[in-house]
Amino acid sequence: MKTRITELLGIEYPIIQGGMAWVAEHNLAAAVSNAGGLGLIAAASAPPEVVREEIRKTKELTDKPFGVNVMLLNPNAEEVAHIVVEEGVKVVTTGAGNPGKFMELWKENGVKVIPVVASVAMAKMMQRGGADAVVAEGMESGGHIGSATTMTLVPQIVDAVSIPVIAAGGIADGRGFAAATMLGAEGVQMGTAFVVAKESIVHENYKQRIIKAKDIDSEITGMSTGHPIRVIRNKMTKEYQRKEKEGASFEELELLTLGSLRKAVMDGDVVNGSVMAGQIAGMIKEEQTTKEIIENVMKQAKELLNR
Ligand code: TUI
Repeated sequence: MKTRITELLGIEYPIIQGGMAWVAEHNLAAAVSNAGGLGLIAAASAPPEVVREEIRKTKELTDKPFGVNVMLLNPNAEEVAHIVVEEGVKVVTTGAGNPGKFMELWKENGVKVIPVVASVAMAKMMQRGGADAVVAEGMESGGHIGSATTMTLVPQIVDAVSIPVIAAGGIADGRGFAAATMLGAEGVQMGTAFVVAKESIVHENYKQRIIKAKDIDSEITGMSTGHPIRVIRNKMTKEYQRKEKEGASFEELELLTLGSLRKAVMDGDVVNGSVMAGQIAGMIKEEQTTKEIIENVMKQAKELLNR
């Protein structure tokens, strides 16, 4: 399937992987790229030199294009922005902010820039700033989210910009892909589906928590702090809600969610840790290879779109 996204990125299928903190490392990124999508390394809050190492390890595992996701709330984002250029990475996606101040650096160096946005205003601003495409991320997504749903956000962004739009949030099979296409998207970004991939290094408990999740197991923490984060309900989210009601400080609340993502992903503490996942977790029922995930999505989508 050819779209402006496959052309822009030189990939076989218009599927990109979410830039998930702690999860999107070299094994997963290389697997997604080798399967014909666009794999991504999440710089998240990692020390910049660790990001450089991750880029180098990915290059050892794949000759295909891959990208780096730069999380803009990271105080080290500027250093990461330069490392991406130094290491010759071809694609950057950005999250949780406005990448405007890095746009010139990246464009001058031939890096394709695809900001993740959660509003029409941000999408238009990114187009004006020279973005090559945008990811329109609905609030069905895991992690840090905006307030519009994928169903409402994608067509409004498609109408507002002329650059290609990649849909994200709630997509994990061919039906989601086909629906995104109907909304005008030229590709999809998937996160939660890849968290449970065989090549994903997340703790087995984390994968099982997603596989066991029901449709209504998703919660948003951080509405009151201005950093809404979608996670799967557990002891941590209950504790969070209790502290929020008691008027706990911003720092105390942030520590509960963000500080404990590592605990869930690496140590497998899915009770006290922060199990970030999208609302589509309820539909994900088994661990598959990235190749199986991508090929199943494309096969089902093609059947639906050719009906
Ligand atoms: O970024 C994400 N998802 C994430 S980032 C993350 S780690 C984190 N660390 C500290 C605080 C918060 C999160 C976990 N999950 N998705 C992309 C995304 N970007 N969703 C929403 C946005 C966004 C929000 C506001 C993009 C731009 C924006 O504009 C704000 C501005 O500066 O105008």
